[in-house]
Amino acid sequence: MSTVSLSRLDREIEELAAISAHPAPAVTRVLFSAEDLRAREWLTARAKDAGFRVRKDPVGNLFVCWEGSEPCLPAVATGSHTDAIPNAGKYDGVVGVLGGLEAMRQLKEAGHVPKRGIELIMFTSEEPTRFGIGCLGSRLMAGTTSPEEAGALRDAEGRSLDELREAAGCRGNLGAVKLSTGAYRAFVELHIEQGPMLEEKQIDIGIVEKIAAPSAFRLLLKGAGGHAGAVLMRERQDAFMAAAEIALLVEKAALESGSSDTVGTVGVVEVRPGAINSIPCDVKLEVDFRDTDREARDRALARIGDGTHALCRRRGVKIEWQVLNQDPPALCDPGLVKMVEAKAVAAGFSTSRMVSRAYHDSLFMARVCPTAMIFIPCFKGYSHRPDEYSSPEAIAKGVEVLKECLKELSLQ
Ligand code: HGY
Ligand code: MN
Ligand code: MN
Ligand code: MN
Repeated sequence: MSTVSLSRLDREIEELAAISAHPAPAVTRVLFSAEDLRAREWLTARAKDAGFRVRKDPVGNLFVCWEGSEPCLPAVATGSHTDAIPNAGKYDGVVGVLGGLEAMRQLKEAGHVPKRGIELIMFTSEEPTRFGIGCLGSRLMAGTTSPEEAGALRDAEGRSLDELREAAGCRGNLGAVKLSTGAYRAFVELHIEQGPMLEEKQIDIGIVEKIAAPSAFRLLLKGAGGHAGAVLMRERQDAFMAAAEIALLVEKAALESGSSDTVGTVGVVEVRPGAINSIPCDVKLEVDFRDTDREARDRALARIGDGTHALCRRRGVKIEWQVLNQDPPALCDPGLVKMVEAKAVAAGFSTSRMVSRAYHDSLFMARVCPTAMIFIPCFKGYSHRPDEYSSPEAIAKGVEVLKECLKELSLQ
């Protein structure tokens, strides 16, 4: 990879990182926030500077298009996301978007003439921060989420997707987001591993064979509340103590699932009224629960469900269980996996096949076209933290492999 483009890409990662709701080194860019909109404008300008056409769909998925000599052929796509959860880093998703743009620019600058088009997709809302569900853009593209379900979503302030997307200039019927089968020849996503394996084993390129099955649910617990001094312990219906017991049950179910890939996280806890001398009467918990094995995950979820309802009965706490998502895992296309591996070996890079424990838009693109993921190492596997880091050299290797895959696929 030429040093010019390496520094260009590095500079752009820094420029995009500066578009954040929180000061460096943190990056926060929540769906349809001012920062998200500025990032979209910035990316559109970079793509147009490179001579590509840009379009967006009604939910704000952004498409950077390079038309092929045979435009009737389904394009080959790459892409990822630029939205970022609060207090995140500068590489999650961004490496796949800016690395994909860099791969396209390098092909163009080298005089490549694609037969089928090449498209870079910046997916709307890969992160669940705004509406509690991740991959909203790719779910709608894959038809996993219906326009009606998406239209019913509300954020913490009660704002709807329609209200926010229109304010962002994304108009049109959400039904138009859904891709027809065969819309793309292939989809290849470049992403940091968000785990420690590649760095620990000093491997340049991870080739993802399977993407874990994510699930998320929200629990609304209602207790009796009351005076912290006057209500005796045996008379309490304390919503927070029920929540605390549930959180430990989530951990226990993950640890005892029989699968080392089962992970459970209680990432959101809200307690009301939130006064030191008032027994919590309303608690909201949001739980993220995953495994690469769907059956192991769902067995553990059933255990959490049974245990939760039993302890809430015992404690006299009412519970409302809202499933946010419960998705199957995705398998990457074996032919594309072999291609990624062959390109990496041809470039002299070390490789390892692996699973992705994080979910990605690839999880849903795999439902509409052959899909593969290219992983690169990141510092100690850190991600969703300000000290997330991947070196320019590691990124360059990922871009090199992606570029060669896009080149070959665009000539098929
Ligand atoms: O949570 C995830 O796996 C992704 O990074 N949104
Ligand atoms: Mn993420
Ligand atoms: Mn990501
Ligand atoms: Mn992801």
